[in-house]
Amino acid sequence: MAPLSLPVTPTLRDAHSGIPERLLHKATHAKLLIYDGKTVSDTIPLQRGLPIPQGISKKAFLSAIDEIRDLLGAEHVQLNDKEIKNGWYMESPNTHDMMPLFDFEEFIASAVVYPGSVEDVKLIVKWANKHLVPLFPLSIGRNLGYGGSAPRVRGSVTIDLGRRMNRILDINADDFTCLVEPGVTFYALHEELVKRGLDDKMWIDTPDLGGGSVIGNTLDRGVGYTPYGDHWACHSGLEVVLPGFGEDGDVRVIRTGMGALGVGGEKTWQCFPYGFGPYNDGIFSQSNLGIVTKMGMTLMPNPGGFESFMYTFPNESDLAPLIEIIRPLRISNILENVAQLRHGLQTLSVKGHPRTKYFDGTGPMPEDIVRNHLRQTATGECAWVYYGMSYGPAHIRRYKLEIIDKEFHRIPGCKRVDPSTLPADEYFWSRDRIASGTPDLEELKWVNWMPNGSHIAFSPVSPIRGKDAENLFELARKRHSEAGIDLMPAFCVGLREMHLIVEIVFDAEDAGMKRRAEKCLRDMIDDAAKLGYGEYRTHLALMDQVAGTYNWNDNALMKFNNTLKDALDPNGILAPGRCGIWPRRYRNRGWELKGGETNTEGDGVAPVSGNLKM
Ligand code: EUG
Repeated sequence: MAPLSLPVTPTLRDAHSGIPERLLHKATHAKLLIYDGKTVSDTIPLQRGLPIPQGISKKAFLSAIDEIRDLLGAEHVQLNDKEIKNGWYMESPNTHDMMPLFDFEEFIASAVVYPGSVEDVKLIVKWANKHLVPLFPLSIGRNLGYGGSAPRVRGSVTIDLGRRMNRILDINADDFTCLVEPGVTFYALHEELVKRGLDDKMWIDTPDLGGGSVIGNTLDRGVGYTPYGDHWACHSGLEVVLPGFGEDGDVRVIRTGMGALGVGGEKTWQCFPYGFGPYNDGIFSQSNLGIVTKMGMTLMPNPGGFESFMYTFPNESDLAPLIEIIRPLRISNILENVAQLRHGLQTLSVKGHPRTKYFDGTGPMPEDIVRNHLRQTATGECAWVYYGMSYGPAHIRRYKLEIIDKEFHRIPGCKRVDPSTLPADEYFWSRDRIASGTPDLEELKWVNWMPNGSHIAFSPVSPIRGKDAENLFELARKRHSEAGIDLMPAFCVGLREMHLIVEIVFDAEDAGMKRRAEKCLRDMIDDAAKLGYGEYRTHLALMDQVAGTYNWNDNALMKFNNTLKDALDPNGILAPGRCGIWPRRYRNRGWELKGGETNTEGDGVAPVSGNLKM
């Protein structure tokens, strides 16, 4: 399907969402591999026409669109009424999920608006309250594996915050902090440190792929791989536009933490996250209670040296004893970063070739075939690979690395792979860059495992215990076998917990495989819940199910979230259904997705009653 030459990937010079020049060659290559695996055109005409949200007539909607065009400027409003365009990671759409479990026209926006300022965001929120139009804010829209840029409610108006609000407002080289707008990506922030000559002094913490928004990823509680890997824990200060009308008929903007001070708040806004009184930031993370327009983030001082290491372990059954070894080392900070313990199959798939290169049968790829192919790679034959980094000057690193080496070798057959034997294009060096604050693009390559490669993650959290790792690995193995899907687990070890990330890679054009993938995901969520594991984050289609597992004490937490939702967003206009939180007007109308549906909508929305005044 790939044409001989593809359009050049936009760089950061061309677009806020672009690739750094230094990675352009990788983008060109990655794009070629992805387009090679596409069997259908990127352009899909809309069969069902303009997706009007429920609760508003077409006439009223179009007249509301005219009004927002007048308010923002017609060039900042885009109606989604003709066709959608898919793309790839670096040129991703902002109107729908390009890795859909359902038909493309289910999780889809009716229009996209592009605010240029906080004032514009306020105008949009007022407009939405007046016309009762659901909004879905996004920063960059690269939440791939969890729904991408798609709204949960069909026909929502997407607020693309990033296109025009993408300034790095401050980099404070004395305090090691920064203040950013939604459209700042990890790539852009890193390039700015380089441009200012600060990259040797301070590091950012980046996820596996650097194209996401720093704000978007942090609000979704994403993870990176330096010692600052818990992004939410490292932020300090939010500016938030609230969805509801206050008594005075105005949309409110708040600054949290020290930013709330009437005078001089910016002095300590990025240094001390809490301020005075209740700490509110949490209700704006994985939520639908506000639109974050600014966020402070801490930067990590260069530790004075770093050194990646990689160990392989021969047997799948090594998992439990290895995790037991990892826990005390991680908690005591001998293992210093959010490292990854990956299954061997992912080491194979990240080379970027389709699965058919290795195996053309059906069902999960047999283990001996995986092992045979791994034997021919620099990693060698193994079941698990641990990628970690040690920080600080050489003598400090040596102390820690010797302990790690001794402990890991308690697993029979453990091998340390000497980095000096690894070629420059080996995946190891990508982990090395990421764990030292330089964003990369390598991780994308395993999407090529399937044609029209798409992915959705199952992401349960557990203690760092052998038994828990084994439980989760076993349930994932069982459900993948039933579904006939390859299992590619990676454990990301935090300080006292680990996130297991199982990315299901599927062919977006294979309806049968999509149903099997959905069933596999839903079964894993249920199985995990029965054993006491919950997901840290999930795809739009799975949010109701995951929210339903956090049901302690007669769903007390959801009742509390609903109370907040009704108080702060009485008209229910902001991201209805996000993380399973439905506004009052949508409740008990069948909007929740339980599995097996082909339609993502419920039966209408309630009118705004007298006490839901504007
Ligand atoms: C990854 C990690 C995640 C996540 C999705 C993907 C990496 C895959 C730690 O969180 O949510 C290799």
